[in-house]
Amino acid sequence: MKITSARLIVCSPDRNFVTLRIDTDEGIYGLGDGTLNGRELAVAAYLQDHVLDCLIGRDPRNTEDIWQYLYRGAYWRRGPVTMSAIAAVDVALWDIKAKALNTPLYNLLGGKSREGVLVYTHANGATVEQAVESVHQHMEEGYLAVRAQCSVPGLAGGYGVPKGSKPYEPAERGLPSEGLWSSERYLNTVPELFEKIRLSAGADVHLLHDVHHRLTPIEAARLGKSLEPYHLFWMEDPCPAELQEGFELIRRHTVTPIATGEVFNSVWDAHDLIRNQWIDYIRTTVVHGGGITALRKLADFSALYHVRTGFHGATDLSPVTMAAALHLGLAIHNLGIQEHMPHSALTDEVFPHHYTFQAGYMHPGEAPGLGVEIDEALAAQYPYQRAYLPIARKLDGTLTDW
Ligand code: GCO
Ligand code: MG
Repeated sequence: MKITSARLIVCSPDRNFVTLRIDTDEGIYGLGDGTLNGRELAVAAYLQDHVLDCLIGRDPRNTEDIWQYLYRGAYWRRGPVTMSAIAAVDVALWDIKAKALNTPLYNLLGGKSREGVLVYTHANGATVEQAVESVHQHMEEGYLAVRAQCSVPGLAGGYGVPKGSKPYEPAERGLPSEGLWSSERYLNTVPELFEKIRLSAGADVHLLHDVHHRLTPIEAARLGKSLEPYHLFWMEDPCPAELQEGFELIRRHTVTPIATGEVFNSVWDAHDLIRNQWIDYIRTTVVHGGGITALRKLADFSALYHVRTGFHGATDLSPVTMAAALHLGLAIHNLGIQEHMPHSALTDEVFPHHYTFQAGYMHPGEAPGLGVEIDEALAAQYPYQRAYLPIARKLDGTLTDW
């Protein structure tokens, strides 16, 4: 089998997506996702200008060799743009390989380790009360795990808080907006939020919270300690993780489980975190972490250290990545949980797919390959629109982590 063409489809059905379609001489094609929120066209240019022509004529079944060719062969390694581009190719190739064998992708990754993939969704509120209500709504929809976020009093909006009546979506069209942040006020609010949720929702529902890289290690340690009575499933991204040993300090003070890694691109970003058991869940995404080939290895390395997966699954990862994560999640032994932030109806229409949600679990479906298509005619009606993630400043104007 030979690759005969590779082309990009860049579209914006409610938000931007960069999709790669690879075709073969046997009529089988595969899809890959290369979406990097707020920097989409950088990945598209990387693929278009430097990668796609190199794929023509290669055997698409050689996923390992082509991965190494793109990683080692470029000389310049890692980084979100490079690794998202590699992931787009890698996932499209796995899609082709599974379709050629007429089997769902999970069968090539180890088969089923479970019947479904436990997922968590997002509860948001402008106030503590609204967030509590939102948790209950999602429990009624069947979710067994819910992430809760609310505004901090005096700081309008904020991470995870929807603007208006639409579901929360971090990217905004136009230039970046700026919001205010105060770690002190945040630290005084979050324990109250989880006290109220736990009291009203009972002991069984899994509760999660995303700190979104905003605290220092000692502040995160305080938060983790103060949340212990509400036994969270995890506290996510308590602080930026470039300094991996910062997590040792958090760990020393709290038994609240820790998840991190949605911005990682390589196992090397998490090497110390994992081998020292400073984290419990690794969140690296198929799209930003170099595809199925890389993520399978990351998951296996993590398993040696009791670290489980909790793959990022926000709306800026396309349905192609969601399907890839579900196939991988069904197959690996050390799945922890999968994030499920449902896409808009329009996004789902552009990317018809076979994955389903039922009673707290998702399943990738039984279609050969990934089980995701793209409606190119519909996609063409929604051209790319520049969009950015917001910027955050402290109350004195200092730029801080959003
Ligand atoms: C999450 C994430 C997202 C990110 C977004 C950035 O846990 O789902 O933190 O909300 O902010 O994916 O592009
Ligand atoms: Mg997050």
